[in-house]
Amino acid sequence: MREKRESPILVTRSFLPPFEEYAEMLKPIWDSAWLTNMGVYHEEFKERLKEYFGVKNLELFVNGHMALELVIQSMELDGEVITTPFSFSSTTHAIVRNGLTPVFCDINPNNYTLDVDQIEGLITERTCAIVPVHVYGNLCDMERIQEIADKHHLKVIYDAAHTFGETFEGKSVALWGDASMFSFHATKVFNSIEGGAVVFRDDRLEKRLYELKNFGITGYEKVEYVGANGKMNEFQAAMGLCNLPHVESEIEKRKALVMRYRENLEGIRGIRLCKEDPRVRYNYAYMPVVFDGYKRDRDQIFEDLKEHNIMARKYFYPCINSYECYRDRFRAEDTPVAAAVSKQVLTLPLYGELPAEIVDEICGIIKEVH
Ligand code: T4K
Repeated sequence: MREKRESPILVTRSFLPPFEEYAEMLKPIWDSAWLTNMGVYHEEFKERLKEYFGVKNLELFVNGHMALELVIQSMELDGEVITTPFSFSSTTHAIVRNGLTPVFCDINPNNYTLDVDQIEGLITERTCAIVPVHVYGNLCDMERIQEIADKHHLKVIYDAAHTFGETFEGKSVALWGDASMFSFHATKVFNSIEGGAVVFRDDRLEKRLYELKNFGITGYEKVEYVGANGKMNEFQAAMGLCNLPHVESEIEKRKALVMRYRENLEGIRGIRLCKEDPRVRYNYAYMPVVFDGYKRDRDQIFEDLKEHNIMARKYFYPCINSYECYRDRFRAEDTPVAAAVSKQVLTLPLYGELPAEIVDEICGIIKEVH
């Protein structure tokens, strides 16, 4: 019998820079009393991120959700948007809050992103865009999605919330689609406390996004758009600037832990791990494990871990098309793979400072014979 640990192991733990590094960044904020509304750090962070992604166009936001909602708004879309039900609530909410109609496409069972073979069958004359999600940092089939979008004249807006730091064939994932949204939430590989950014292709969106995150104000006495307050403040930007130089080592530490999970869990009947694509440089944002025909089901494993004070999470259960707020309009049965995976998947604890022995312990609990 294992001892129950005193303090819980949570699914993740925010990366924080050395305290002095952040404290030092605060002094100029105090001296200037400029706390938000596109301050000095905001502008510096924006430039540093453009360099990091290797892109020309990037806008910062108070969080990833506002970034997604406002970039969709900036494109003045109308009609239906093809998206995945296997994601965090934010993806679909951003579509619906723009007055658009989500059309759920099922996911593929290999990396849980959109099943590209099903997209064209869902396109109607009302379809205006595709909002795919690189879920867990697993990249969508971006080449196929772009082909389909080009053929049908659709916009592609990636929810790349989980994908900071990832590359495809040596180039940033941010270069794909019309736009990509990155989340810098506290639970992400890279955080600015809360925060987000949009990388976009069309130069004309630069001005529009800036205005939309500032209430739609376009001049001193002029408000042209129904915008929102999506501005990133100086404390967030300072955290982002502090954390950026540490992100590579955070990813390396996570990678080592994911390898350790793999050594423990690979090849076990009924346990499915995502296969890595050699063209992708991953950021190891999450550690999803699918229990499909294993001796205990997902919910039992979840409870067993909880018994030991290990708090895995059921990201992403339930599927968005079975949420209370969407249930009347959609049926989870229409996306059977997503429905099944959402009932089988558990994301295990993962963060740079997680001791490797705890990974072994977690895997030991999973493999225990009852
Ligand atoms: N699209 C996708 C695909 C997303 O996954 C998300 C967000 C978005 C869009 C929207 O981006 P943001 O607007 O959030 O930038 C969390 C996050 O709040 C959310 O950002 C994230 N996805 C989602 C998958 O997970 P919760 O409700 O599960 O978080 P919570 O508070 O339970 O935290 C999880 C664990 O993280 C805790 O057990 C401990 C650790 N933690 C948490 C916080 C808040 C820390 O160590 N420090 C912290 O400050 O939603």
